[in-house]
Amino acid sequence: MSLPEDLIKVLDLTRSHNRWRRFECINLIASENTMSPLAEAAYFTDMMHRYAEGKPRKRYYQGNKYVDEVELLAMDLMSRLLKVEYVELRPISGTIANAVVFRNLANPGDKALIAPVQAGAHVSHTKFGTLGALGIVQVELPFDLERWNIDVDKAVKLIEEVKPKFVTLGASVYMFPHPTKEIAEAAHSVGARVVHDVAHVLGLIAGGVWPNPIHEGADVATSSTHKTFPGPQGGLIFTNDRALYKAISKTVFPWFVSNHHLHRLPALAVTAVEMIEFGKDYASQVVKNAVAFAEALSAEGFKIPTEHLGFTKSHAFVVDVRDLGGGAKAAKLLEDANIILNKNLLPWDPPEAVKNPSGLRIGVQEMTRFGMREDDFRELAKFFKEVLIDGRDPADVRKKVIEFRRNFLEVKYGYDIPEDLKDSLIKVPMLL
Ligand code: DSN
Repeated sequence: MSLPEDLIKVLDLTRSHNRWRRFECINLIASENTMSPLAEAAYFTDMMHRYAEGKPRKRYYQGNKYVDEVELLAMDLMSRLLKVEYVELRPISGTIANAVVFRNLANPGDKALIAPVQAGAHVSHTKFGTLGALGIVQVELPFDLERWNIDVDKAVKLIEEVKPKFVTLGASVYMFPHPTKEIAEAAHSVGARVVHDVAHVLGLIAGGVWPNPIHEGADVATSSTHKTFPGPQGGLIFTNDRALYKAISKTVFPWFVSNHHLHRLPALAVTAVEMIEFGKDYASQVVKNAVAFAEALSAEGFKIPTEHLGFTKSHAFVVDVRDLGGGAKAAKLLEDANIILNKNLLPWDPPEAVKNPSGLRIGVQEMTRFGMREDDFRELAKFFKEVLIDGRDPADVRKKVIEFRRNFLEVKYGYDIPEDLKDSLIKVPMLL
């Protein structure tokens, strides 16, 4: 039977994507990762076709007796891993988690303080995104470019002056922990709450190499579950504040989520177990790799604006490529060489520079998961130089990148599918 043309096209595109990103590219987007084979198997289940509105054991639909138990187990695993009392897994993304929390803490017209977008705040924190859509008024926290962090003294004064409903910390370009303790003290003194968005660093917190903001005074943390935490795409809220948790969990559904994409839950639980087992080794290697890579790029002639601060303490760092034609040009040349990352605003860029900002953002977490270590990142830095400084044809470098990637095709720090389960899996291989 011949397939309709459109179907052939869909399958071709899907297969091309899978081959390219999974086997031929070096993936350096700071917000992405790859699940283990076992988590991928646990993701592709009948649960993706089902509905479960409401909370476990109190659903509005029948058919959820196993889903309920998986959700409760996943919640328990995440709360043990993060050492917090209350975890809410139903937000289907970090942005939805932010929406739930922001709406619980403020009404339209109220004020919130946020890190400036050029200094890495996520768009959902801002007037351009979820915060603005909820009618909450954004006031920007002062940023200290020398320390590449929130300016604590000025922020404390601003909090006292503005008396916001809440202060949002955390960012999408996040090399150094934000000063949660100091900001929480100032916020609490004027009756404001502190929301800390840890989407980028959740895996580092789970691995014990980044401070958990809830233990430092934040009232509530929001996150996604697929950046340094290498789980399925989804959202998460956690807190030790019982009253806030109760309010939040009453409003996730029906305010912002109907069905919460149930097939995420077993995959998330598998990843939580993996992080309990291997998280410390993985997270320490991520940070070592990030520093080694930034150092190597600097040695090859690139400008890393946080060099004077020891480059980074997270999975990510930025490169200033203004002298090389800007972020848009550099990111595209690297993509042509099968090195995938994104252009990024740097703190001095005006918002309108978004189409060709000064920077590139680089995250090492996914390639660390595929087994790359410090020396491998030093090799990778040479490909960057060939493309961006030496001006070599990206197509020539691409051949070397594909060859290089062949050494890093298996996910580490996670579980394979056990032999005795292989026969009982529904066979849905990834299209290649
Ligand atoms: N847009 C994502 C990032 O790349 O940081 C976060 O949602």
